[in-house]
Amino acid sequence: MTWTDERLAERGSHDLVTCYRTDAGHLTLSERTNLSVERVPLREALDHVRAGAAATLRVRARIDQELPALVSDLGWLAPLVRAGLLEASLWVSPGPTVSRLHFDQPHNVLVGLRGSKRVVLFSPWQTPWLYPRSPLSAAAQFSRLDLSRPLPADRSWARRARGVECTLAPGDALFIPGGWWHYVEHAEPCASLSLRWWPPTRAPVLAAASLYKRARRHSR
Ligand SMILES: O=C(O)CCC(=O)C(=O)O
Repeated sequence: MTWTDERLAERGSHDLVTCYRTDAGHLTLSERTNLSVERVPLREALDHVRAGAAATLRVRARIDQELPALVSDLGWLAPLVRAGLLEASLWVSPGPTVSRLHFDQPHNVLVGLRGSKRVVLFSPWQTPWLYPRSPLSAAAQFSRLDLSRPLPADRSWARRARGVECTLAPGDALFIPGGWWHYVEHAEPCASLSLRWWPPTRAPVLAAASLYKRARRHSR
């Protein structure tokens, strides 16, 4: 699979893809609305990402929903994606970029396509030291820690957290179990593929989370 910018643009140039707004490389986060999202044609988004440090968007495109022409490039995974058993997303980011410390409920295999990323993982047992937000916050999966900066005095408990660190290079695949905290940073432009799936044991969490999100949306 060779997803150069040219091939991506050729196969899905006018498709609208989800992009996260960034501020100095950090995803813009709000307690009330979670991440700040907009949908931009793929070609425009890729041109924007080439602006490097000046870029204010990063692409997180759902391949099955937003770039269907690319599904067949996934080979033996394609039928699983088409059947909705696997969620495939393409991430394209300028450098330098930071993905704040957060966890997701599904399991995830993150595959490096271009550029290298530093990834730090913490198991759910480390949660007490990671300054989690209220479970009722729209940004509940994000920690209140900013690992890209020196720890301020009022976050000193974080020194007790024990994590695992690695570098994800092109061709590497990293398994991030559901519920594990992860922080990602890279100095250079990067592209990666995330493949997520819901283990059956987490289905009740998924149902509760989507009901809660729907209720919140209606109450606004
Ligand atoms: O690659 C990144 O910067 C973020 C990936 C990530 O957080 C995820 O796949 O959940």
